[in-house]
Amino acid sequence: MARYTLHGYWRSSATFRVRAALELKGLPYAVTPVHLVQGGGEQLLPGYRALNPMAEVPVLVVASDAGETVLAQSVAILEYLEEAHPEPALLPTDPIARARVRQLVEGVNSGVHPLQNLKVMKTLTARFQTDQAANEAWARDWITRGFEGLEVLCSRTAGIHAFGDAPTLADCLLVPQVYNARRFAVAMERFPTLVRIWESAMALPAFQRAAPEAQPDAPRPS
Ligand SMILES: N[C@@H](CCC(=O)N[C@@H](CS)C(=O)NCC(=O)O)C(=O)O
Repeated sequence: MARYTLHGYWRSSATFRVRAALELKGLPYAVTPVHLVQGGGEQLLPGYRALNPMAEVPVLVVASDAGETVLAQSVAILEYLEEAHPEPALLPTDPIARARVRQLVEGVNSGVHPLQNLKVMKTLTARFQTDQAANEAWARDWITRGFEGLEVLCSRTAGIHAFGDAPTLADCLLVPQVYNARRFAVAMERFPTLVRIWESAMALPAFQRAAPEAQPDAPRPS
């Protein structure tokens, strides 16, 4: 079986997505922390860029007797894990149902997350001299706008989890995005379905193990 090493950062929501899928599938993995802030960000160092020229986490290194393969882009990694380890399934079998799960995945992956990424905030500050409060308001606005649509979509698909009663890739994307929303003080009472999806997921040991605060590189409470 392949051996996995996940390069990521404890508070990175894109890394949280991959941890959630690895944990839900019961796959062992080693962790190599990449500090996104310290010293300007380890993701920007030449050594890390050699691993991922996009200078982002996560990266999953897949090692087997045939050698090592480096995978980046969390959704591509999730799709790989689903194909390589089909059980427990994180996509339904029906083609329309699969597309609807992927619709939620992309709603977060391309519709919300890129607008509130660290590099966007750093660029706002560098170009327009915004302060931390302004950057957080920016993140809050874009997450709120995305959640207005995702709340409606999820209210049509959710059971216990985002799509029906079993966790899917949609939960692997939505739950980390709700984590970010809480971090940026989004008014979550406007999004009761998303809150319920978060609570259902965080009741599962897999999501608890994948949570940012449970990671070896998370700051320890003093
Ligand atoms: N589309 C990418 C996004 C990855 C991404 O943006 N990761 C963030 C952390 S959540 C990052 O590494 N940011 C580094 C930066 O902004 O400099 C994926 O899904 O893997």
